[in-house]
Amino acid sequence: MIKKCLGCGIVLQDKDVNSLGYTPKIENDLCQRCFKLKHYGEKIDIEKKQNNNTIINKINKEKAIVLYLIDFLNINKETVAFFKEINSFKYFIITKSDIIPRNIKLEKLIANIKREYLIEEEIILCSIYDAKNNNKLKNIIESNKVIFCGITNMGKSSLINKLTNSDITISNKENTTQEFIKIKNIIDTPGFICDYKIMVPKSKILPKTYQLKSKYYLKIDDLVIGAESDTLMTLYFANETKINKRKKIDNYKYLIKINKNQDLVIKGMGFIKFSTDALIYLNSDNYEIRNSIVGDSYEN
Ligand SMILES: Nc1nc2c(ncn2[C@@H]2O[C@H](COP(=O)(O)OP(=O)(O)OP(=O)(O)O)[C@@H](O)[C@H]2O)c(=O)[nH]1
Ligand SMILES: [Mg+2]
Repeated sequence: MIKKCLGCGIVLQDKDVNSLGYTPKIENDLCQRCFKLKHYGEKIDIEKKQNNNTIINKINKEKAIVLYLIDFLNINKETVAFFKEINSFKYFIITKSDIIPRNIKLEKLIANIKREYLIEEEIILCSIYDAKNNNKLKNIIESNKVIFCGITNMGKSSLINKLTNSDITISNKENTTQEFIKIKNIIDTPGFICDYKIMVPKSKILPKTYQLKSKYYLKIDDLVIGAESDTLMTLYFANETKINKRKKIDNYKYLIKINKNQDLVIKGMGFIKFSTDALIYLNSDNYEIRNSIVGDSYEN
């Protein structure tokens, strides 16, 4: 009989320690990978390679209401494209709403996202730490077959655990859920994989405003950003992100033109809202420019 890991959905086996789904004893509920993730926060490398198209095709075949989860920092064209590939009736769920800075007006944020990304579906905010905000979700789930999906690390499994009192493995490492997992009328799915690292913020984001002088640049983790002339900008990144102010080196090319009230989105990390027009240098092409989704709602 086929037995599946309760933590990640992979088929369990006790024969080959170097293959997927290994557990020393087939009576166990968890594979070794989930056991180590749960108890030691350690991830072993033997894991299923996910294919985004396969996951989307499977979601589209399920004939369930789709709850597409994405957090405030990871809304960009690429992640919205996953949402748009889903054919079923669907909701756009901004998860981890507890990380959204206090000053941001939520109605305005939702309106800006709808306008910027041409989203007609309903947008709902939720967080595992704020039960009262989950009422709308609870109503949808109570009377429908639903499927949770989204890029890795958005908190799909955490939210399902919260709403159904289950014990699916969760972690801040990528690719935690391995297979589709059914719990009554609810389906969890493996996250879509992106070709950049997804930061997992631990607490409410504190936006940081910088006056970037033309002789200086900022180092944000491994990202370097410099501006041709004095530029005022506000950073929306996880609070753990290392930000260092440095003197400029001379041979930068200022290539990207950004207007006042636009965001420079750094995929997987967050975004920078510009309060002045700017011509900037960036040492990465992992970015997008958009009209600011925090608009004029954040006052410096
Ligand atoms: N601040 C905050 N963190 C959350 C919330 N929900 C989940 N997390 C954290 O986000 C990380 C990822 O959670 P998971 O539930 O494993 O995410 P997932 O979307 O199932 O990830 P995959 O299975 O890899 O696709 C964990 O570190 C969680 O603690 C939330 O509402 N707020
Ligand atoms: Mg998961």
